Amino acid sequence: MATKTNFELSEEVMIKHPKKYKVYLLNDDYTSMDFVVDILISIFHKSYEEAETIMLEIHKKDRGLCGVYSYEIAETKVMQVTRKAKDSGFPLKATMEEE
Ligand code: TYC
Repeated sequence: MATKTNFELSEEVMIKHPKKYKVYLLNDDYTSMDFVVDILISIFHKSYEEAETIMLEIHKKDRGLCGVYSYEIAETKVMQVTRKAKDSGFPLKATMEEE
């Protein structure tokens, strides 16, 4: 079998190990706790109990992990949070970072 070029090897790595992105919600003083729980249920598909735990973690530690996704899905989640928060008059923010 012919030896694979570095390019072929790196393509193979990219296909088998696509980068993943962590999405976090950030704490602030104005967004209501109920709204954050609702975001975690509706956008991040958490149960009510999980959502409450994550919301309280953010409230105490300033940010909380909501999920790990491909780049496109993570970007969409961040946009959905920003839009829903803006529409409801809350300053809630989400961020994403490479895992
Ligand atoms: N700190 C907010 C309050 O006391 C609640 C809150 C929790 C806001 C999590 C944002 O991502 C957040 N009302």
